Amino acid sequence: MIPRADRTLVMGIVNVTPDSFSDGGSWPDADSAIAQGERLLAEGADLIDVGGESTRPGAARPDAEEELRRVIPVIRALAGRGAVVSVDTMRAEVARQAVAAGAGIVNDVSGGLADPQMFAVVAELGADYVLMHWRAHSATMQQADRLHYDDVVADVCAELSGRVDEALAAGIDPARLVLDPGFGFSKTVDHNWTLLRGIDRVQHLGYPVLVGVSRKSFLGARLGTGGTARPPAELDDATAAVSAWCAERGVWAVRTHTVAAHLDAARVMRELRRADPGA
Ligand code: PMM
Repeated sequence: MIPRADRTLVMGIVNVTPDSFSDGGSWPDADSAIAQGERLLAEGADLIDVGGESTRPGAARPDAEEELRRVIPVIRALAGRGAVVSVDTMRAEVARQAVAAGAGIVNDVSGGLADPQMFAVVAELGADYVLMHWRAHSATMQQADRLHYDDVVADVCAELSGRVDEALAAGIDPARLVLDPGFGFSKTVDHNWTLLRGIDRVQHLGYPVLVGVSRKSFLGARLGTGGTARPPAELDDATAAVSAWCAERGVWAVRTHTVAAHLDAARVMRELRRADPGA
């Protein structure tokens, strides 16, 4: 069942890729990726998300064999140490092998759209499933025709609802579903900020919500000075501010490259949301 706590959970990111948006190439092999996972766990991560395919705009896809080669040893090692692991994949076969290696959660940024087998396989495996809002693969997701919304929050909610209906029809247990509005995926800078402001409307769909904004360029676009965007490596404090916003609203989990500050944000918000014994 979906891990739960009395605060927002922190999902630490381990991208075993040469080309991810902000940490590509940092952990290119299994040993360095496992060590990074262990560092995030030592910082207090509740969950570890292991991915072998970069989803940065314009990225080319590895084949399934290469993706498996990247993620399976890392998942096996971290799950073997008792971590709750999610696999960040759009492929049903990778999901299947990742769950066999110890992953409990399938994090599918395509919401089942990239692989027609995904929903059926997740239902069969009985895994938890993160269903993200997605319109197209990275190569084309930021093209103008993918960026049209009449009302970004309403349209993302409607598109997510349509995918939820399909997921449930395929037999996925509703108690195992998490929704994610997909920050940075077929969205402009303004769309991303509007979605964050309206995150409670995504929560009103009735499922736990995961928010993944860590180091994303829409943050840097508003925090730069003199017309230059702030680079991803300098966005961890801004990401922690978003984690506080999410925790205050009772978001299920935040997906982040570092852990300690986000965990503290979640703990502070838990404290502030308590009934006040001093009042
Ligand atoms: N973003 C990225 C990759 N996987 N998964 C979920 N559920 N939500 C996200 O927002 C998300 C994701 C891309 O970011 P990265 O390259 O920094 O990992």
